[in-house]
Amino acid sequence: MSITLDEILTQADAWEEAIDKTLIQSKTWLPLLDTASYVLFTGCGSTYYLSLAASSLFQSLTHRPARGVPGSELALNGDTVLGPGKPALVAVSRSGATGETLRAVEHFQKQTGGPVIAITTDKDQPLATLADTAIVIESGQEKSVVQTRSFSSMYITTAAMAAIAAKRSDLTNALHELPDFGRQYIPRANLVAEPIGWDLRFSQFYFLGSGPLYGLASEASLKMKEMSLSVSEPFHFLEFRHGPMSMAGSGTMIVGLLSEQNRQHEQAVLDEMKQLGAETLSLGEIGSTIAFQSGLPEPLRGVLYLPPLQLIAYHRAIARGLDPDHPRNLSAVVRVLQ
Ligand code: F1P
Repeated sequence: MSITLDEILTQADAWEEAIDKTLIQSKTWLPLLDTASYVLFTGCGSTYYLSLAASSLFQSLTHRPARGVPGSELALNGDTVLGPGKPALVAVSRSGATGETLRAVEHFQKQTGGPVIAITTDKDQPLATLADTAIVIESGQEKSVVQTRSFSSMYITTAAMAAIAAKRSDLTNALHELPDFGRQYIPRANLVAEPIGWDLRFSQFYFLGSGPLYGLASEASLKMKEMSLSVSEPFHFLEFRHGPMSMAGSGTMIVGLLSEQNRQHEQAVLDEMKQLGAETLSLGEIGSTIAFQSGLPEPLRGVLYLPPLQLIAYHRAIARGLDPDHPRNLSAVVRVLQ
């Protein structure tokens, strides 16, 4: 079996470690966040998109300001990112060795003296040493270049951090249901994803998501590019009407990551695009093309959008004769900004 496919299908095993470690280590990382007046999340590529999703979720659950920024922006344009007050930084990197992320951490430490929490899969790389404390999800490690199980397990880490920092025991208790649910849900999602991936009528993809789901829509769009070399872009749901909808028509697939809170407004966008001739696919808890039926609280459902979208990208790559284990032009770590 392809290593990428295996890593996608077995990712729920890594979710377990992510949840356990985040809870067990909360005595170390929680005080660092609690003394901060705002929290920055940073990373590059996938882990930048993770930072967008994580910061939205953190702010909405804790009611404390949080922002996700690319490592390169914090490293090179720090004055556009750092504000008044005492920040804490959560730096996310699968490899723990990405140049921009390391430079961002150093810049943050020099400018603010604030605490840094690392989320990574490799304890022996520089990020874990640079940070004040590190949550290391070793079972999130991958042989693939493209991030799938590392992304979902590090994202769950941030969701658990937000739930704990918000003192939401209802959410921290429900977190433990995710790995078992994932183990039965992911093979089910694969059955739906495979025929969509093999449908080569589509030449372009748009991924719509709002709130914390925008970062996840961005990650899904990146998977489509990295694995299947397809034209693909993410948008905030209602933004799609403000120009991008000119692209809706035959050959366009619009994927909606539906939220519970704004479902009515979001479904209306999908319905409108369908009338313009685009194909639509929706994901959500119930009543969507891919329905999780998880019974989990909404703030914990984010990770469930990922496996079917990773799988669609994987199957599309295979259908197009590409090898997702060896994506074009990519390497696992980018070390510019040494
Ligand atoms: C970040 C990243 C990956 C991407 C790529 C290069 O890595 O941008 O998301 O897939 O091949 O690196 P990391 O800092 O999370 O290790």
